[in-house]
Amino acid sequence: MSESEKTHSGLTRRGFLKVSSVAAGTALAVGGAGSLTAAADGYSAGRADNDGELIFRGVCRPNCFGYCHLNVHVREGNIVKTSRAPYASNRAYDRICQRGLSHVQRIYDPDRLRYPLRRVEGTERGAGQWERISWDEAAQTIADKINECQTRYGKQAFAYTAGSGNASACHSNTYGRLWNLLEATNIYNDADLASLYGANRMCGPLTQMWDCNELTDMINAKHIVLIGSNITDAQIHHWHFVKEAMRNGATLTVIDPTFTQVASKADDWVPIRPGTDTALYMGLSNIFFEKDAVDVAFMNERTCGPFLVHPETKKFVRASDIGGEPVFTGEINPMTGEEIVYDPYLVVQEGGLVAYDKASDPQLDAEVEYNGLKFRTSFALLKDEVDKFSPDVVSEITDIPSEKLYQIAELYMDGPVTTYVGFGGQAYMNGTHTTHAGMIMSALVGNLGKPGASYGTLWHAFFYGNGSYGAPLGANPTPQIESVDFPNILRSGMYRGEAFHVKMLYVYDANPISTAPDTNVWLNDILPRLDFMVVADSQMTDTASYADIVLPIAQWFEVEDITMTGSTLAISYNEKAIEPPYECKSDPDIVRLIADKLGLGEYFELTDEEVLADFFESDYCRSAGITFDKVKELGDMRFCPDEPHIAWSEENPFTTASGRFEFYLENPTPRAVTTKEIPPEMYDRERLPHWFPPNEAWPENEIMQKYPFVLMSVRGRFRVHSQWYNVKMLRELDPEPTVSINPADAAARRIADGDYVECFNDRGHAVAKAVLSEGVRPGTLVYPKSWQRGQHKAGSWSELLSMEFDPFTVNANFMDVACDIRMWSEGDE
Ligand SMILES: Nc1nc2c(c(=O)[nH]1)N[C@H]1C(S)=C(S)[C@@H](COP(=O)(O)OP(=O)(O)OC[C@H]3O[C@@H](n4cnc5c(=O)[nH]c(N)nc54)[C@H](O)[C@@H]3O)O[C@H]1N2
Ligand SMILES: Nc1nc2c(c(=O)[nH]1)N[C@H]1C(S)=C(S)[C@@H](COP(=O)(O)OP(=O)(O)OC[C@H]3O[C@@H](n4cnc5c(=O)[nH]c(N)nc54)[C@H](O)[C@@H]3O)O[C@H]1N2
Ligand code: SF4
Ligand SMILES: [Mo]
Repeated sequence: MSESEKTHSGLTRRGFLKVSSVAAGTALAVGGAGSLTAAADGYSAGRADNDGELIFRGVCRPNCFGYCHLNVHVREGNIVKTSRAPYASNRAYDRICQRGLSHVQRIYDPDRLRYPLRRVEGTERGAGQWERISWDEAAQTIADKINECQTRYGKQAFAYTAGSGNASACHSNTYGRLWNLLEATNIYNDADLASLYGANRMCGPLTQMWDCNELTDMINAKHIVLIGSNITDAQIHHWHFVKEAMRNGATLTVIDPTFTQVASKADDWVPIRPGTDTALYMGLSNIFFEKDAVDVAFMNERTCGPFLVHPETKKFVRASDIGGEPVFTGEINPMTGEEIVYDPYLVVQEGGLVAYDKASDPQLDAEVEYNGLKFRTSFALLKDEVDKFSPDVVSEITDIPSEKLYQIAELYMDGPVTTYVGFGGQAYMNGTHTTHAGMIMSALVGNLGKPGASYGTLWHAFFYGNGSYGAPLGANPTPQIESVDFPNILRSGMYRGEAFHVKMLYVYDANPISTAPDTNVWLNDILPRLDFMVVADSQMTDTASYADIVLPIAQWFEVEDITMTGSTLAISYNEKAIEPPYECKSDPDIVRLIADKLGLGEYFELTDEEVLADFFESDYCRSAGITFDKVKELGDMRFCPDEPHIAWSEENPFTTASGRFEFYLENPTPRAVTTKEIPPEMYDRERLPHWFPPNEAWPENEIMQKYPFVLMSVRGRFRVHSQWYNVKMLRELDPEPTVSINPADAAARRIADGDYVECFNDRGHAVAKAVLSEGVRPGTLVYPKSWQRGQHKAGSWSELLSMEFDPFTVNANFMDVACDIRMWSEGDE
């Protein structure tokens, strides 16, 4: 490809105009392109077509799962506009939203960080006193601090944490390489994990982060159920798939405590009590049993349903349990290196025990006696659990009338049904069980593994590149500790029975002081225990403002990279459109500088291009014909072989030992090791789904006597987490933090629409403007998440959230929060 083709992305001005006018129709109405372009320097409206304008291919990548392709319009070295660009692999993924349209104001934000900054000596962290330093001094100081803390306290004492900022091949692997060489500790961001862990532990290792049918398959659904998902705000780029399916005749049911915007577009909105999705799923399953609607063939052939469970070991009964000899198959498990033996699971057929792969007609709901032991099928054990959740019991827990439960069950018995699941229900202490129960509910009536039949949120990562650059010392020499357990480890100075200190933290792609639970623990417990904190970001975020050194990064369109995640099942090429402004530097260049000062420069001699080329040196890429050159030329390449991707179809089997959906867990394994002891009975709790009350958000919990509201967040329509927080045109539409309250609750507290109110609990408080809304469930409060602290009149939302976690799941429970609300006036503290 010639240099000019490369930079112009092959788009003619006329082609571009056509594309952008379609884009304007699909994005939310946020003002015309004129107001956007006017924001950038060096552009004046009415110039001749294409006069000096270069168009580069950008990939928007804030982790909204969209990874939209954008045309990045450049005039005289300035980005003047962003507009929608096509996906080469599938035009269904062409889209842009109000954030994508407003990049210019984010890039040229007058408050964008310009130079490396150091906290002025003698001033408090967070006091806002900074001095400009050179890159050389910044890198030298950071290297010295790393050396100092590792020499004194051990390698693990230097830690890093990353979040939603930018998952790209060169970016992430270059950081990974340095962390790997330093054997640094990873403070792992514990968001969204109840869903991912809940699904993967039943579906098998090495499955995608969250696998389900591709969005383009939604058109095949007869019914769509959106649960715990605020799709018109949180996945606006997926909304058109729902709309198209509806036009094709699909019904839409929204199950959410709040009457969300998408609920207003649905055929039916089912309000549910927060933290009770598991009970709902168990209740629907109960009705399937009552109606004899179970898809016996699916349960028999694709799930562990007919497998017998040993009453003592709690594992599946295998031939060796009744005296059979395991036979070596001649194969070795590539993951574990163990010999693979043939020791088949046993099922019941005509009252006798038969190897599962020899049984033509196994009994699903069965029990047999053997040597005085009672073997029961995992299906029978599941049924016992489900039996406890009659529609009446479930109605009591979920606050959904029984008749409504029957109506929802009717939808599922009239499939195919796509259950599009957001992250609302899983963000409670009982969250893993929502996914556990939900997938089982879908499976029971065969709503998995077929066109139109799906459960989950599509969230794939490209795991198939060559990762060796990012791990020169081999996989994981570095310890991982969980962010919700971080304060416990810091306080005790112990981890896994050994002394373990963390003294220095490098933060990139993340803003935990704004987005992680319990800000006051961060401010008063975590930060004071750290000798040094470095933050690499483009803005003075909440987290950056508490750093000792702040590094100004190059933003997405100022670097060349390949993005690797999202819901479009493609890897995408992001061209470098402009040079980083001011003294901003790309993260890989920052790493190179620091590595140099650490004497590790020899490990970082590859250029960005070479790092990217190396990424494609994998067997998968070779066999799939995915090359760096092709991705560059096309803009993107699909990495998923089937299209539309149907999760758990016969071609995409479960990766469990049996190749089946193992809804009964033989070996429940905690997601992560933490400082918390796991009581033995918890292992049994995890084998099958159970509903148990959330940590706080349950009316009978003592804390709710003191703090009677459940505080739930939604995704801000104008931000992704805290990103875009300072974009002028978006702030015009959404100027300040708000909290929605039911008018009856407001009246009881004499709160009027527009009043400033304080939400508070023992952990902290946040002040926001009250919005009275009949759409908010009485007893709940709803706020758009992730403003920066300074944007609140006082406090901030994350102050109210708890770091308490379930020791099995180890997830941050963003919705499991009790609080109260009262009037607030200026001058109150
Ligand atoms: N604009 C924007 N988009 C984003 C993001 C962003 O910050 N901004 N973040 C991205 C990320 S990282 C993620 S993980 C996704 C999250 O995507 P979603 O989970 O769809 O986003 P939320 O807005 O948190 O929506 C959660 C919904 O769950 C509801 N809910 C709360 N509790 C319960 C419950 O117990 N049961 C049920 N059924 N519903 C409940 C809430 O009312 C809310 O409507 O969004 C991604 N997209
Ligand atoms: N109340 C409440 N809080 C929540 C949630 C909730 O539901 N409710 N949801 C949680 C969820 S699901 C998630 S995923 C987390 C997300 O939590 P975070 O990942 O902390 O959220 P972001 O605000 O997106 O922070 C990303 C930061 O990276 C920076 N960044 C962007 N690109 C780059 C880059 O190329 N290099 C560097 N160095 N930095 C870059 C951005 O400017 C931004 O400051 O929030 C969680 N917080
Ligand atoms: S913020 Fe998300 S939906 Fe909007 S343009 Fe960027 S990637 Fe697309
Ligand atoms: Mo997330």
